[in-house]
Amino acid sequence: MKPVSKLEYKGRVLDLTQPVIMGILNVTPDSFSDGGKFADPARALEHAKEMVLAGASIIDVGGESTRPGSPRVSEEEELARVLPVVEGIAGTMDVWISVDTSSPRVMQAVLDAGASMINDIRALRRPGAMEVVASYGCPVCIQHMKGDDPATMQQNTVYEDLLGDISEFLYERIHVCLNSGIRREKIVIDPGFGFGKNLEQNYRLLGQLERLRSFALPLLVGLSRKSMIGDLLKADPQNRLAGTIAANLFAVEHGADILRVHDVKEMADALAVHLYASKFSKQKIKK
Ligand code: YH5
Repeated sequence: MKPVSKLEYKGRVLDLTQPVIMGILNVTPDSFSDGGKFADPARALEHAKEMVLAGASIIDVGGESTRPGSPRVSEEEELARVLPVVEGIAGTMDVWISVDTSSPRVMQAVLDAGASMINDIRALRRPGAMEVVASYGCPVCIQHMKGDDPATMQQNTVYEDLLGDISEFLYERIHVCLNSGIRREKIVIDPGFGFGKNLEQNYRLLGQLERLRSFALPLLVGLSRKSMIGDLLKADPQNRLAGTIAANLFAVEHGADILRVHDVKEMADALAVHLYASKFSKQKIKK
């Protein structure tokens, strides 16, 4: 099968022949690692602009906290957080807007407001989500999570075969997508670092990331400031940048196409150096 190396939606093209950066824009009052700094729409827009100038090709807007124990937000609340920010970005910036949501209602509203992609940590498992994405024909990122609830996903991290189980899950979700009328060219996959995986499993997954290249679909990784970095380094979320960059460059070397990060400027600089050196390397990986 021909590898998918670009995404397209409504005449907008995202070239993936080289890895790109997705900047995280949390619009939750209680985010893990940036403390809800961007819950106010005006500040969120400022931050989005900053990330675009720093080299983000995609802005990922999220209004639902996935922190274990954080209160579940209603669809109304999530929409009220996310929609003004999506409208603001769409009206002022030339950038891909992705929205981190599992709610079909939120998906529909943000796509009407100018979003170009849906990023669903639950891989379109909520009733109605698959249908919304299929009817809009937009790109979608489907992510692996063990179980279906971030609140309980760390309670059972037993796998028969880590990479095999993750691949099997993604394979099944891809097929449900295809059978629902979502085109293969619109699907991005993500193994879901930290989603129902312990420290060793997260590093095993990173070490064997290359196995996911056999799907021949764009591969997104979310490693930024995660516990797998903090626990290894014994560092709180504000002190995980060097570890985050190392993990992401390792991922790029093993097939990642989209890097979901908080610190766009630092990641973009590291990536530029990595990619330039790679041009001169004989062991360049074939795409
Ligand atoms: C992801 O991997 N992750 S939200 C805990 C942290 C830091 C960051 C303890 N949405 C992903 O970013 N979407 C999230 O420190 C995602 N892939 C995709 N596609 C969790 C998060 C985080 C959690």
